[in-house]
Amino acid sequence: TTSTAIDAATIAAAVNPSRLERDLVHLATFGARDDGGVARLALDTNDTRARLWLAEQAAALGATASVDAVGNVFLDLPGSEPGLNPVVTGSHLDSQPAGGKYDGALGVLAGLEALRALKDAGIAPRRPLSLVSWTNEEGARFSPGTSGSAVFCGVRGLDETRAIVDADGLSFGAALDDCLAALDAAGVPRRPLGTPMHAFVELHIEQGPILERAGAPVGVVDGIQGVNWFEVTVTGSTNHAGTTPRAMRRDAFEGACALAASLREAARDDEDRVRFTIGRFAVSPGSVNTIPDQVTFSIDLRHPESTTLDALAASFRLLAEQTWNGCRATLTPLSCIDPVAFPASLTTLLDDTANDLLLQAPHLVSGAFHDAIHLAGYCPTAMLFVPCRDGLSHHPDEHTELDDAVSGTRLLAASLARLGA
Ligand code: HGY
Ligand code: MN
Ligand code: MN
Ligand code: MN
Repeated sequence: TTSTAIDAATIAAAVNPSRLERDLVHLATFGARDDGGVARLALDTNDTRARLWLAEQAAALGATASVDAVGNVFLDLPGSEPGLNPVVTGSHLDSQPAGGKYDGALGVLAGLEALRALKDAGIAPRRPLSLVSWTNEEGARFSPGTSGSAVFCGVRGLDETRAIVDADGLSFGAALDDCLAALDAAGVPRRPLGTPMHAFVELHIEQGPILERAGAPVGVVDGIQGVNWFEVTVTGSTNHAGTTPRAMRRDAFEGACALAASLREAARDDEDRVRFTIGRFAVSPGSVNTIPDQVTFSIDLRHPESTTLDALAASFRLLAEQTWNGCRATLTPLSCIDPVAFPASLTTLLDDTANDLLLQAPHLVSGAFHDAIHLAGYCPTAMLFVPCRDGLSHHPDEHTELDDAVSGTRLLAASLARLGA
């Protein structure tokens, strides 16, 4: 075998499955739900505790922890040659409200274990190595998601991000300042936004069924499909539920249901490549015996091609301009992120390293978005996936076999070493 293959095997052997498992179990205690899932919403106390825990791991690694103005936590290891840009890996620690233990968390912990394995194997690449945990990837509490990576990459502004409010009216900025205060109190120093990167590689669970059906322990990701989020508001007028005859009603719920059905119909495609989801649907004033005058609902629209996304957004706008059961509607874009493709130079490196580790690694496009969708425009970026049971994610039963998590970590560690060489 070639010298690089031996390095890969040496590094793979240094990955410690029980250390990774221990971290997965421990991290899942931050925001643990009774049903086995996690609720670690962006910048809540559980997310902050998880970040503090991550920063505490720096010392044993011989790394330095730091945090930037949007709360991204970094662990930085110096390289053997000064002045080179770092190779970075990482993902996110925040979860869905009824989330799983692996979405985001596994990418951060696999990155941590990969850096430990390189240290244990005595591999000190020329380039610095960094681990990052991006703030608010999910967007479940503060919408849209991928805030930390978007602000870091200059795709969105810090001020507009700080102004986002959650369902309780608490601003991202207020929650962020509490989180930063906790990190400051723990002695975690600040770092500037937008520091240079040589390359970024993110490990993530697939969150779909492809790898499991292929019986593959890992996958090399060619790109991420585009994602558009909208908020729709349908406005009618309240009146008495018992006395108001049909002809006088402007029932916002009835109008919203008719509009939602038409939007879904517009998004229907026989190839099953358009993904259309209404995840949030709020009726007000929310009284049993009052005809609702306002409904707001979310749309999550995904497709691998931006031309299709643009065409669908145009047809949605036309539908929203119509009157629905006497009600008016507005369609507000919340975020529009174009699909990205990862460079062949990196996907080939992952392929070669997977071959050296005798890992079957099919290629696939990510149905889920990730922080890598912004990093792809910032520096050479790649992703690798591990399978999740039944393709389940954003669900408390989300699960990845430890063996697959370890295979992914081995591929990540060896790839980081090559990128840093
Ligand atoms: O929604 C997504 O695609 C990501 O899992 N947050
Ligand atoms: Mn994720
Ligand atoms: Mn997610
Ligand atoms: Mn009454």
